[in-house]
Amino acid sequence: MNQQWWHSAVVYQVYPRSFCDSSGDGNGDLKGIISKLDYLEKLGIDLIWLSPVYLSPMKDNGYDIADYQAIDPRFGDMNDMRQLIHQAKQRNIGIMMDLVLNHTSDQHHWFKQAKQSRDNPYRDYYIWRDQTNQIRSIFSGPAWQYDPVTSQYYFHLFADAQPDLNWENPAVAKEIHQMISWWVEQGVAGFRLDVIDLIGKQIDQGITENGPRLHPLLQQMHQACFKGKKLVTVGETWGATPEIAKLYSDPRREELSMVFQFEHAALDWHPEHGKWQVQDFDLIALKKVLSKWQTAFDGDGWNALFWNNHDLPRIVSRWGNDGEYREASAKLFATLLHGMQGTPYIYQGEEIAMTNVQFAELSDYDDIEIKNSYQEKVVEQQSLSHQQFMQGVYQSARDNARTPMQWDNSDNAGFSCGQPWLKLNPNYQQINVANALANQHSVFYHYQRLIALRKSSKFGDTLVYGSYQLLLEEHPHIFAYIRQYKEQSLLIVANVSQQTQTLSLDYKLAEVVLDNLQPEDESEVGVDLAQLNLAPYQAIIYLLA
Ligand code: TEU
Repeated sequence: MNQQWWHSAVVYQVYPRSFCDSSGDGNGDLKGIISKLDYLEKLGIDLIWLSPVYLSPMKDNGYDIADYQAIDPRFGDMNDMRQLIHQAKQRNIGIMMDLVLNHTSDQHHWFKQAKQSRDNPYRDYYIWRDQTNQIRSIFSGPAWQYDPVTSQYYFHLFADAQPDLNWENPAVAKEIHQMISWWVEQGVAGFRLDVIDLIGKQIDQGITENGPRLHPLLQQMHQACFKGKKLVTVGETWGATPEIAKLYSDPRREELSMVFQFEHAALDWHPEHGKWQVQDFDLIALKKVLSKWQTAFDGDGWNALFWNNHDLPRIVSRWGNDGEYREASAKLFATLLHGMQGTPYIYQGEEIAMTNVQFAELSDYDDIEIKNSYQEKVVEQQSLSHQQFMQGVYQSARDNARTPMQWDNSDNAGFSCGQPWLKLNPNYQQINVANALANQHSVFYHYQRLIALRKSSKFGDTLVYGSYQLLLEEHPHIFAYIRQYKEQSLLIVANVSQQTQTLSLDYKLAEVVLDNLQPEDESEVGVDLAQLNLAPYQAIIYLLA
Protein backbone atom coordinates (compact mmCIF):
# COMPACT_ATOMS: atom_id res chain seq x y z
CA MET A 1 0.00 0.00 0.00
CA ASN A 2 1.12 3.49 -0.79
CA GLN A 3 1.65 5.05 2.61
CA GLN A 4 0.21 8.50 3.31
CA TRP A 5 0.88 10.86 6.21
CA TRP A 6 -2.77 10.81 7.26
CA HIS A 7 -2.83 7.01 7.59
CA SER A 8 -1.20 7.27 11.01
CA ALA A 9 -2.97 10.49 12.02
CA VAL A 10 -5.59 10.83 14.74
CA VAL A 11 -8.30 13.46 14.29
CA TYR A 12 -10.22 15.31 17.01
CA GLN A 13 -13.54 16.91 16.13
CA VAL A 14 -14.35 20.27 17.67
CA TYR A 15 -17.96 21.45 17.64
CA PRO A 16 -17.11 25.12 18.11
CA ARG A 17 -20.34 26.36 19.63
CA SER A 18 -19.97 23.90 22.52
CA PHE A 19 -16.22 23.69 23.05
CA CYS A 20 -14.97 26.73 24.97
CA ASP A 21 -16.33 30.26 25.24
CA SER A 22 -13.72 32.97 25.80
CA SER A 23 -16.03 35.96 25.40
CA GLY A 24 -18.81 35.10 27.85
CA ASP A 25 -21.62 35.27 25.28
CA GLY A 26 -22.53 31.63 25.92
CA ASN A 27 -21.21 30.38 22.57
CA GLY A 28 -17.88 28.67 22.18
CA ASP A 29 -15.41 30.57 19.98
CA LEU A 30 -12.08 30.42 18.18
CA LYS A 31 -10.14 32.07 21.00
CA GLY A 32 -11.62 29.43 23.29
CA ILE A 33 -10.30 26.69 21.00
CA ILE A 34 -6.87 28.34 20.91
CA SER A 35 -6.82 28.33 24.71
CA LYS A 36 -7.29 24.54 24.68
CA LEU A 37 -4.64 23.66 22.10
CA ASP A 38 -2.19 22.62 24.82
CA TYR A 39 -4.81 20.19 26.10
CA LEU A 40 -5.26 18.71 22.62
CA GLU A 41 -1.50 18.50 22.14
CA LYS A 42 -1.27 16.58 25.40
CA LEU A 43 -3.89 14.13 24.14
CA GLY A 44 -1.63 13.58 21.14
CA ILE A 45 -3.90 14.30 18.18
CA ASP A 46 -2.62 15.45 14.77
CA LEU A 47 -5.63 17.16 13.24
CA ILE A 48 -8.67 19.11 14.34
CA TRP A 49 -11.82 18.75 12.29
CA LEU A 50 -13.49 22.06 12.95
CA SER A 51 -17.27 21.99 12.48
CA PRO A 52 -18.45 25.13 10.64
CA VAL A 53 -17.38 28.53 11.97
CA TYR A 54 -18.47 30.54 8.92
CA LEU A 55 -21.01 33.36 8.96
CA SER A 56 -24.34 31.71 9.65
CA PRO A 57 -27.82 32.44 11.00
CA MET A 58 -27.35 29.17 12.97
CA LYS A 59 -30.61 27.53 11.95
CA ASP A 60 -28.56 24.33 11.85
CA ASN A 61 -25.61 25.44 13.99
CA GLY A 62 -23.42 26.63 11.16
CA TYR A 63 -24.33 23.92 8.63
CA ASP A 64 -26.29 26.77 7.04
CA ILE A 65 -23.54 28.98 5.65
CA ALA A 66 -24.18 32.59 4.70
CA ASP A 67 -20.58 33.35 3.67
CA TYR A 68 -17.90 30.69 3.16
CA GLN A 69 -15.11 33.23 3.50
CA ALA A 70 -16.18 35.03 6.68
CA ILE A 71 -16.16 33.92 10.30
CA ASP A 72 -19.37 34.24 12.27
CA PRO A 73 -18.99 37.01 14.90
CA ARG A 74 -20.08 34.55 17.60
CA PHE A 75 -16.87 32.63 16.88
CA GLY A 76 -14.55 35.60 16.33
CA ASP A 77 -13.05 36.92 13.11
CA MET A 78 -10.61 35.99 10.37
CA ASN A 79 -7.67 37.10 12.50
CA ASP A 80 -8.69 34.62 15.17
CA MET A 81 -8.95 31.97 12.45
CA ARG A 82 -5.43 32.75 11.23
CA GLN A 83 -4.23 32.60 14.83
CA LEU A 84 -5.87 29.23 15.31
CA ILE A 85 -4.23 27.82 12.18
CA HIS A 86 -0.88 29.26 13.22
CA GLN A 87 -1.00 28.27 16.90
CA ALA A 88 -2.16 24.77 16.01
CA LYS A 89 0.64 24.41 13.45
CA GLN A 90 3.18 25.29 16.14
CA ARG A 91 1.96 22.20 17.98
CA ASN A 92 2.01 20.07 14.83
CA ILE A 93 -1.76 20.10 14.66
CA GLY A 94 -3.49 20.75 11.35
CA ILE A 95 -6.94 22.26 10.91
CA MET A 96 -9.56 20.55 8.74
CA MET A 97 -12.37 22.86 7.69
CA ASP A 98 -15.93 21.60 7.32
CA LEU A 99 -17.20 22.20 3.79
CA VAL A 100 -20.96 22.28 3.47
CA LEU A 101 -21.34 22.13 -0.29
CA ASN A 102 -24.76 20.56 -0.79
CA HIS A 103 -26.57 23.70 0.36
CA THR A 104 -26.08 27.21 1.68
CA SER A 105 -28.09 29.29 4.09
CA ASP A 106 -31.02 31.19 2.62
CA GLN A 107 -29.09 34.23 3.88
CA HIS A 108 -26.19 33.62 1.47
CA HIS A 109 -26.01 36.47 -1.04
CA TRP A 110 -26.30 33.96 -3.90
CA PHE A 111 -29.70 32.87 -2.63
CA LYS A 112 -30.84 36.38 -1.81
CA GLN A 113 -30.08 37.28 -5.42
CA ALA A 114 -31.53 34.07 -6.82
CA LYS A 115 -34.85 34.74 -5.13
CA GLN A 116 -35.29 38.14 -6.72
CA SER A 117 -36.35 37.11 -10.19
CA ARG A 118 -36.39 34.16 -12.54
CA ASP A 119 -33.76 35.76 -14.72
CA ASN A 120 -31.38 36.82 -11.96
CA PRO A 121 -27.82 35.67 -12.81
CA TYR A 122 -27.75 33.67 -9.56
CA ARG A 123 -31.11 31.97 -10.17
CA ASP A 124 -29.48 28.77 -11.45
CA TYR A 125 -27.19 28.50 -8.45
CA TYR A 126 -30.19 26.82 -6.83
CA ILE A 127 -32.85 24.37 -7.94
CA TRP A 128 -36.23 25.80 -8.93
CA ARG A 129 -39.29 24.05 -10.35
CA ASP A 130 -42.87 24.94 -11.19
CA GLN A 131 -43.99 21.65 -9.78
CA THR A 132 -42.79 19.51 -6.87
CA ASN A 133 -42.21 15.78 -6.66
CA GLN A 134 -42.31 13.27 -3.82
CA ILE A 135 -38.78 13.86 -2.45
CA ARG A 136 -38.76 14.46 1.31
CA SER A 137 -36.45 16.60 3.39
CA ILE A 138 -34.06 14.75 5.73
CA PHE A 139 -35.33 17.16 8.40
CA SER A 140 -39.00 16.12 7.79
CA GLY A 141 -41.67 17.37 5.40
CA PRO A 142 -41.43 17.92 1.64
CA ALA A 143 -38.09 18.92 0.12
CA TRP A 144 -39.79 21.82 -1.67
CA GLN A 145 -40.54 25.32 -0.48
CA TYR A 146 -42.82 27.64 -2.40
CA ASP A 147 -41.48 31.11 -3.01
CA PRO A 148 -44.31 33.57 -3.74
CA VAL A 149 -42.05 36.26 -5.22
CA THR A 150 -41.30 34.26 -8.36
CA SER A 151 -44.07 31.65 -7.99
CA GLN A 152 -41.72 28.66 -8.05
CA TYR A 153 -40.56 26.05 -5.58
CA TYR A 154 -36.95 25.71 -4.50
CA PHE A 155 -35.41 22.43 -3.41
CA HIS A 156 -33.93 21.74 0.05
CA LEU A 157 -32.86 18.34 1.37
CA PHE A 158 -32.46 19.79 4.87
CA ALA A 159 -34.28 22.77 6.44
CA ASP A 160 -36.16 25.22 4.19
CA ALA A 161 -33.51 27.74 5.31
CA GLN A 162 -30.88 25.49 3.66
CA PRO A 163 -31.56 25.65 -0.11
CA ASP A 164 -29.63 23.06 -2.15
CA LEU A 165 -27.01 24.32 -4.56
CA ASN A 166 -27.42 23.38 -8.19
CA TRP A 167 -24.30 21.38 -9.02
CA GLU A 168 -25.56 20.99 -12.60
CA ASN A 169 -24.50 24.59 -13.06
CA PRO A 170 -20.75 24.82 -13.80
CA ALA A 171 -20.66 28.32 -12.31
CA VAL A 172 -21.44 26.82 -8.89
CA ALA A 173 -18.54 24.38 -9.14
CA LYS A 174 -16.23 27.19 -10.21
CA GLU A 175 -17.15 29.45 -7.28
CA ILE A 176 -16.86 26.60 -4.81
CA HIS A 177 -13.45 25.58 -6.18
CA GLN A 178 -12.19 29.15 -5.79
CA MET A 179 -13.45 29.23 -2.24
CA ILE A 180 -11.79 25.90 -1.34
CA SER A 181 -8.51 27.00 -2.92
CA TRP A 182 -8.67 30.19 -0.86
CA TRP A 183 -8.90 28.11 2.32
CA VAL A 184 -5.97 25.98 1.14
CA GLU A 185 -3.97 29.21 0.81
CA GLN A 186 -4.84 30.09 4.39
CA GLY A 187 -2.83 27.04 5.45
CA VAL A 188 -5.49 24.55 6.45
CA ALA A 189 -4.54 20.87 6.45
CA GLY A 190 -7.67 19.49 4.89
CA PHE A 191 -11.41 19.28 4.71
CA ARG A 192 -14.41 17.31 5.84
CA LEU A 193 -17.09 17.37 3.16
CA ASP A 194 -20.60 17.47 4.57
CA VAL A 195 -23.20 15.12 2.98
CA ILE A 196 -21.04 15.03 -0.11
CA ASP A 197 -22.90 12.02 -1.54
CA LEU A 198 -25.85 14.31 -2.28
CA ILE A 199 -24.20 16.69 -4.75
CA GLY A 200 -24.58 14.45 -7.81
CA LYS A 201 -28.37 14.38 -7.50
CA GLN A 202 -30.84 14.08 -10.40
CA ILE A 203 -33.97 15.44 -8.86
CA ASP A 204 -36.37 14.85 -11.71
CA GLN A 205 -35.49 11.16 -11.62
CA GLY A 206 -35.95 11.12 -7.84
CA ILE A 207 -32.22 10.49 -7.25
CA THR A 208 -30.64 12.35 -4.35
CA GLU A 209 -27.86 10.08 -3.00
CA ASN A 210 -25.01 8.66 -5.10
CA GLY A 211 -26.21 10.34 -8.25
CA PRO A 212 -24.46 9.89 -11.61
CA ARG A 213 -22.68 13.26 -11.42
CA LEU A 214 -21.15 12.66 -7.98
CA HIS A 215 -17.79 11.13 -8.86
CA PRO A 216 -17.08 13.29 -11.91
CA LEU A 217 -17.75 16.35 -9.73
CA LEU A 218 -15.36 15.10 -7.05
CA GLN A 219 -12.69 14.35 -9.62
CA GLN A 220 -13.02 17.89 -10.94
CA MET A 221 -12.79 19.25 -7.41
CA HIS A 222 -9.68 17.18 -6.77
CA GLN A 223 -7.99 18.52 -9.90
CA ALA A 224 -8.95 22.10 -9.12
CA CYS A 225 -8.28 22.18 -5.36
CA PHE A 226 -6.48 19.18 -3.85
CA LYS A 227 -4.05 17.75 -6.39
CA GLY A 228 -0.39 17.88 -5.45
CA LYS A 229 -1.13 19.51 -2.08
CA LYS A 230 -0.46 18.05 1.34
CA LEU A 231 -4.13 17.78 2.29
CA VAL A 232 -6.42 15.23 3.84
CA THR A 233 -10.06 15.01 2.81
CA VAL A 234 -12.90 13.01 4.33
CA GLY A 235 -16.39 12.80 2.91
CA GLU A 236 -19.56 12.30 4.93
CA THR A 237 -21.36 9.55 3.01
CA TRP A 238 -24.40 8.05 4.71
CA GLY A 239 -25.15 5.95 1.65
CA ALA A 240 -21.74 4.33 1.17
CA THR A 241 -21.24 0.62 0.76
CA PRO A 242 -17.64 -0.67 0.61
CA GLU A 243 -17.88 -0.71 -3.20
CA ILE A 244 -19.03 2.91 -3.24
CA ALA A 245 -16.41 3.90 -0.67
CA LYS A 246 -13.69 2.60 -2.97
CA LEU A 247 -14.90 4.95 -5.69
CA TYR A 248 -14.21 7.88 -3.39
CA SER A 249 -11.02 6.72 -1.75
CA ASP A 250 -9.11 4.56 -4.21
CA PRO A 251 -6.06 6.82 -4.60
CA ARG A 252 -5.86 6.15 -8.34
CA ARG A 253 -9.23 7.80 -8.84
CA GLU A 254 -8.09 11.08 -7.24
CA GLU A 255 -11.21 12.01 -5.31
CA LEU A 256 -11.00 11.97 -1.49
CA SER A 257 -8.63 10.50 1.09
CA MET A 258 -11.37 8.57 2.88
CA VAL A 259 -15.07 8.61 3.73
CA PHE A 260 -17.18 8.18 6.84
CA GLN A 261 -19.50 5.23 6.37
CA PHE A 262 -22.55 5.03 8.65
CA GLU A 263 -23.62 1.41 8.43
CA HIS A 264 -22.66 0.79 12.04
CA ALA A 265 -23.98 4.16 13.18
CA ALA A 266 -27.53 3.39 12.07
CA LEU A 267 -27.48 -0.27 13.09
CA ASP A 268 -30.07 -0.04 15.84
CA TRP A 269 -32.49 2.36 14.16
CA HIS A 270 -36.11 1.31 13.76
CA PRO A 271 -37.23 0.55 10.19
CA GLU A 272 -40.07 3.07 10.41
CA HIS A 273 -39.17 5.51 13.19
CA GLY A 274 -35.43 5.55 12.62
CA LYS A 275 -33.38 7.02 15.43
CA TRP A 276 -36.50 7.96 17.41
CA GLN A 277 -37.13 4.36 18.40
CA VAL A 278 -33.94 2.38 18.77
CA GLN A 279 -33.70 -1.35 18.95
CA ASP A 280 -31.53 -3.51 21.22
CA PHE A 281 -27.80 -3.43 20.74
CA ASP A 282 -26.62 -6.46 18.78
CA LEU A 283 -22.89 -7.02 19.14
CA ILE A 284 -22.80 -9.79 16.55
CA ALA A 285 -24.31 -7.45 13.96
CA LEU A 286 -21.87 -4.67 14.90
CA LYS A 287 -18.89 -7.02 14.54
CA LYS A 288 -20.17 -8.15 11.17
CA VAL A 289 -20.51 -4.61 9.81
CA LEU A 290 -17.20 -3.30 11.11
CA SER A 291 -15.32 -6.40 10.03
CA LYS A 292 -16.75 -6.12 6.56
CA TRP A 293 -15.38 -2.58 6.34
CA GLN A 294 -12.04 -3.59 7.85
CA THR A 295 -11.40 -6.14 5.14
CA ALA A 296 -13.07 -4.41 2.19
CA PHE A 297 -10.31 -2.19 0.84
CA ASP A 298 -7.02 -3.98 0.65
CA GLY A 299 -5.16 -0.86 -0.40
CA ASP A 300 -7.90 0.54 -2.65
CA GLY A 301 -9.30 2.79 -0.01
CA TRP A 302 -9.07 3.76 3.62
CA ASN A 303 -11.41 3.70 6.61
CA ALA A 304 -12.38 6.67 8.74
CA LEU A 305 -13.05 5.19 12.19
CA PHE A 306 -15.56 6.76 14.55
CA TRP A 307 -18.19 6.06 17.19
CA ASN A 308 -19.22 9.63 17.72
CA ASN A 309 -19.75 12.96 16.06
CA HIS A 310 -22.00 15.97 16.55
CA ASP A 311 -24.97 14.11 15.02
CA LEU A 312 -24.77 10.93 17.11
CA PRO A 313 -25.46 10.03 20.73
CA ARG A 314 -22.51 9.42 23.06
CA ILE A 315 -21.07 5.92 22.57
CA VAL A 316 -20.72 5.25 26.31
CA SER A 317 -24.46 5.83 26.76
CA ARG A 318 -25.43 4.17 23.51
CA TRP A 319 -23.66 0.80 23.57
CA GLY A 320 -21.56 1.04 26.71
CA ASN A 321 -22.73 1.59 30.25
CA ASP A 322 -22.82 5.16 31.49
CA GLY A 323 -23.48 4.16 35.12
CA GLU A 324 -21.28 1.76 37.08
CA TYR A 325 -19.04 0.90 34.13
CA ARG A 326 -18.80 4.31 32.51
CA GLU A 327 -15.01 4.50 32.55
CA ALA A 328 -14.38 0.86 31.72
CA SER A 329 -16.86 0.75 28.86
CA ALA A 330 -15.65 4.06 27.42
CA LYS A 331 -12.10 2.71 27.41
CA LEU A 332 -13.32 -0.53 25.86
CA PHE A 333 -14.93 1.22 22.90
CA ALA A 334 -11.81 3.37 22.54
CA THR A 335 -9.61 0.26 22.44
CA LEU A 336 -11.80 -1.48 19.88
CA LEU A 337 -11.80 1.52 17.54
CA HIS A 338 -8.16 2.52 17.90
CA GLY A 339 -7.14 -1.11 17.43
CA MET A 340 -8.61 -1.13 13.92
CA GLN A 341 -7.19 -0.14 10.56
CA GLY A 342 -8.10 3.37 9.47
CA THR A 343 -7.82 6.94 10.72
CA PRO A 344 -9.50 7.31 14.13
CA TYR A 345 -11.71 10.30 14.89
CA ILE A 346 -12.41 11.39 18.46
CA TYR A 347 -15.38 13.66 19.11
CA GLN A 348 -14.95 16.32 21.79
CA GLY A 349 -15.78 14.97 25.25
CA GLU A 350 -15.44 11.34 24.13
CA GLU A 351 -11.96 11.34 25.68
CA ILE A 352 -13.48 12.00 29.11
CA ALA A 353 -16.50 9.74 28.50
CA MET A 354 -19.14 12.45 28.45
CA THR A 355 -22.63 10.94 28.42
CA ASN A 356 -26.03 11.53 26.86
CA VAL A 357 -28.31 13.99 28.64
CA GLN A 358 -31.99 13.88 29.63
CA PHE A 359 -33.65 17.29 29.74
CA ALA A 360 -37.23 17.29 31.06
CA GLU A 361 -38.77 19.58 28.45
CA LEU A 362 -38.66 19.53 24.70
CA SER A 363 -38.05 23.29 24.93
CA ASP A 364 -34.70 22.59 26.64
CA TYR A 365 -33.47 21.25 23.30
CA ASP A 366 -32.20 23.35 20.40
CA ASP A 367 -31.71 21.01 17.44
CA ILE A 368 -33.84 21.66 14.37
CA GLU A 369 -33.95 17.94 13.62
CA ILE A 370 -35.58 17.23 17.00
CA LYS A 371 -38.12 20.01 16.54
CA ASN A 372 -39.09 19.12 12.99
CA SER A 373 -39.31 15.41 13.77
CA TYR A 374 -41.50 16.08 16.81
CA GLN A 375 -43.82 18.15 14.65
CA GLU A 376 -44.04 15.36 12.09
CA LYS A 377 -44.17 12.24 14.27
CA VAL A 378 -45.97 13.43 17.38
CA VAL A 379 -48.09 16.37 16.28
CA GLU A 380 -49.05 15.61 12.68
CA GLN A 381 -48.85 11.84 12.15
CA GLN A 382 -49.28 10.89 15.82
CA SER A 383 -47.23 7.80 15.11
CA LEU A 384 -45.24 8.26 18.35
CA SER A 385 -46.51 9.54 21.69
CA HIS A 386 -44.79 12.44 23.45
CA GLN A 387 -43.23 9.96 25.93
CA GLN A 388 -42.02 7.64 23.18
CA PHE A 389 -40.49 10.53 21.32
CA MET A 390 -38.73 11.87 24.44
CA GLN A 391 -37.32 8.39 25.00
CA GLY A 392 -35.97 8.55 21.46
CA VAL A 393 -34.48 11.97 22.16
CA TYR A 394 -32.73 10.62 25.27
CA GLN A 395 -31.27 7.75 23.28
CA SER A 396 -30.39 9.28 19.94
CA ALA A 397 -30.92 13.01 19.60
CA ARG A 398 -28.07 15.07 18.23
CA ASP A 399 -28.10 17.43 21.22
CA ASN A 400 -26.73 14.56 23.34
CA ALA A 401 -23.41 15.29 21.67
CA ARG A 402 -23.81 19.06 21.71
CA THR A 403 -24.09 19.94 25.41
CA PRO A 404 -21.14 22.15 26.34
CA MET A 405 -17.75 20.59 26.93
CA GLN A 406 -17.14 19.84 30.61
CA TRP A 407 -13.83 21.38 31.60
CA ASP A 408 -14.08 21.50 35.40
CA ASN A 409 -16.63 21.62 38.23
CA SER A 410 -16.95 25.41 38.38
CA ASP A 411 -20.03 27.27 37.12
CA ASN A 412 -21.07 26.09 33.66
CA ALA A 413 -18.29 23.51 33.83
CA GLY A 414 -15.73 26.17 32.94
CA PHE A 415 -17.25 26.30 29.44
CA SER A 416 -18.50 29.89 29.72
CA CYS A 417 -18.94 32.64 32.28
CA GLY A 418 -22.18 33.63 30.51
CA GLN A 419 -25.44 31.82 29.84
CA PRO A 420 -24.60 28.78 27.66
CA TRP A 421 -26.57 28.50 24.40
CA LEU A 422 -27.55 24.93 25.35
CA LYS A 423 -27.91 23.60 28.90
CA LEU A 424 -25.08 21.61 30.38
CA ASN A 425 -25.25 18.00 31.36
CA PRO A 426 -25.64 18.24 35.16
CA ASN A 427 -23.08 15.46 35.62
CA TYR A 428 -20.24 17.91 34.94
CA GLN A 429 -19.56 18.01 38.67
CA GLN A 430 -18.00 14.54 38.36
CA ILE A 431 -17.28 14.18 34.66
CA ASN A 432 -14.88 16.89 33.58
CA VAL A 433 -11.43 17.44 32.10
CA ALA A 434 -9.86 18.64 35.35
CA ASN A 435 -10.83 15.40 37.11
CA ALA A 436 -9.65 13.35 34.15
CA LEU A 437 -6.26 15.03 34.03
CA ALA A 438 -5.77 14.54 37.77
CA ASN A 439 -6.22 10.77 37.57
CA GLN A 440 -3.66 8.61 35.76
CA HIS A 441 -6.32 5.90 35.32
CA SER A 442 -8.84 8.17 33.62
CA VAL A 443 -10.39 7.66 30.21
CA PHE A 444 -8.32 10.61 28.97
CA TYR A 445 -5.03 8.85 29.63
CA HIS A 446 -6.36 5.69 28.01
CA TYR A 447 -6.97 7.65 24.81
CA GLN A 448 -3.54 9.22 25.18
CA ARG A 449 -1.97 5.76 25.46
CA LEU A 450 -3.89 4.43 22.46
CA ILE A 451 -2.75 7.38 20.35
CA ALA A 452 0.84 6.95 21.53
CA LEU A 453 0.76 3.24 20.62
CA ARG A 454 -0.38 4.06 17.09
CA LYS A 455 2.63 6.35 16.78
CA SER A 456 5.13 4.08 18.51
CA SER A 457 7.97 2.48 16.62
CA LYS A 458 7.20 -0.83 18.30
CA PHE A 459 3.48 -1.24 17.43
CA GLY A 460 2.67 1.63 15.08
CA ASP A 461 3.00 -0.24 11.78
CA THR A 462 0.81 -3.09 12.95
CA LEU A 463 -1.88 -0.76 14.31
CA VAL A 464 -1.88 1.39 11.20
CA TYR A 465 -1.30 -1.14 8.43
CA GLY A 466 -1.79 -4.59 9.91
CA SER A 467 -4.32 -6.94 8.33
CA TYR A 468 -7.53 -7.61 10.27
CA GLN A 469 -9.01 -10.92 11.21
CA LEU A 470 -12.15 -11.30 13.31
CA LEU A 471 -12.24 -14.09 15.91
CA LEU A 472 -15.27 -15.61 17.67
CA GLU A 473 -17.63 -14.15 15.07
CA GLU A 474 -20.79 -15.54 16.70
CA HIS A 475 -19.90 -14.78 20.32
CA PRO A 476 -22.62 -12.47 21.67
CA HIS A 477 -20.39 -10.66 24.19
CA ILE A 478 -16.78 -10.84 23.00
CA PHE A 479 -15.32 -8.64 20.27
CA ALA A 480 -11.89 -10.02 19.39
CA TYR A 481 -9.65 -9.56 16.39
CA ILE A 482 -6.07 -9.94 15.30
CA ARG A 483 -3.97 -7.33 13.55
CA GLN A 484 -0.94 -8.66 11.78
CA TYR A 485 1.94 -6.92 10.04
CA LYS A 486 5.13 -8.67 8.94
CA GLU A 487 6.22 -10.78 11.92
CA GLN A 488 4.06 -9.03 14.50
CA SER A 489 0.56 -10.00 15.63
CA LEU A 490 -1.60 -8.08 18.06
CA LEU A 491 -4.71 -9.55 19.62
CA ILE A 492 -7.41 -7.10 20.65
CA VAL A 493 -10.02 -8.73 22.86
CA ALA A 494 -12.92 -7.05 24.62
CA ASN A 495 -15.75 -8.18 26.86
CA VAL A 496 -18.72 -6.05 25.82
CA SER A 497 -20.93 -7.11 28.73
CA GLN A 498 -21.51 -6.66 32.43
CA GLN A 499 -20.64 -10.27 33.23
CA THR A 500 -17.24 -11.89 33.49
CA GLN A 501 -16.56 -13.94 30.38
CA THR A 502 -14.27 -16.92 30.14
CA LEU A 503 -12.88 -17.93 26.78
CA SER A 504 -10.22 -20.04 25.24
CA LEU A 505 -7.99 -18.74 22.47
CA ASP A 506 -5.41 -20.85 20.76
CA TYR A 507 -2.58 -18.33 20.78
CA LYS A 508 0.60 -17.80 22.78
CA LEU A 509 1.00 -14.57 24.61
CA ALA A 510 4.21 -12.55 24.58
CA GLU A 511 3.21 -9.33 26.28
CA VAL A 512 0.28 -7.32 27.58
CA VAL A 513 0.38 -4.11 25.58
CA LEU A 514 -2.59 -2.29 27.11
CA ASP A 515 -5.27 -3.34 29.56
CA ASN A 516 -8.12 -0.89 30.13
CA LEU A 517 -8.62 -2.03 33.72
CA GLN A 518 -4.99 -2.21 34.79
CA PRO A 519 -3.05 0.22 32.65
CA GLU A 520 0.25 -0.07 34.47
CA ASP A 521 0.11 -3.61 35.73
CA GLU A 522 2.57 -5.98 34.10
CA SER A 523 1.69 -8.85 36.43
CA GLU A 524 -0.59 -10.38 33.84
CA VAL A 525 2.29 -11.71 31.81
CA GLY A 526 1.49 -15.18 33.13
CA VAL A 527 -2.00 -15.06 31.59
CA ASP A 528 -3.00 -18.18 29.71
CA LEU A 529 -5.00 -17.37 26.57
CA ALA A 530 -6.40 -20.89 26.64
CA GLN A 531 -8.20 -19.89 29.80
CA LEU A 532 -8.84 -16.21 29.65
CA ASN A 533 -11.08 -14.47 32.18
CA LEU A 534 -12.28 -11.06 31.19
CA ALA A 535 -13.94 -8.82 33.75
CA PRO A 536 -17.00 -6.72 32.75
CA TYR A 537 -15.99 -4.30 29.98
CA GLN A 538 -12.37 -5.38 30.09
CA ALA A 539 -10.48 -4.76 26.84
CA ILE A 540 -6.89 -5.79 26.30
CA ILE A 541 -4.32 -5.51 23.56
CA TYR A 542 -1.89 -8.44 23.62
CA LEU A 543 1.27 -8.98 21.65
CA LEU A 544 1.30 -12.59 20.49
CA ALA A 545 4.39 -14.76 20.55
O1 TEU B 1 -25.41 15.57 8.47
C1 TEU B 1 -26.09 14.83 7.51
C2 TEU B 1 -27.22 14.11 7.95
O2 TEU B 1 -27.83 13.52 7.11
C3 TEU B 1 -27.62 14.15 9.39
O3 TEU B 1 -28.39 15.24 9.59
C4 TEU B 1 -28.30 12.88 9.69
O4 TEU B 1 -29.15 12.54 8.68
C5 TEU B 1 -29.16 12.92 10.89
O5 TEU B 1 -28.43 13.25 12.01
C6 TEU B 1 -29.75 11.56 11.06
O6 TEU B 1 -30.96 11.65 11.72
C7 TEU B 1 -24.70 16.67 8.09
C8 TEU B 1 -24.18 17.37 9.32
O7 TEU B 1 -23.29 16.53 9.99
C9 TEU B 1 -25.34 17.80 10.15
O8 TEU B 1 -24.95 18.36 11.37
C10 TEU B 1 -26.12 18.79 9.33
O9 TEU B 1 -27.30 19.14 10.02
C11 TEU B 1 -26.51 18.23 7.97
O10 TEU B 1 -25.44 17.57 7.32
C12 TEU B 1 -26.93 19.35 7.06
O11 TEU B 1 -25.83 20.11 6.70
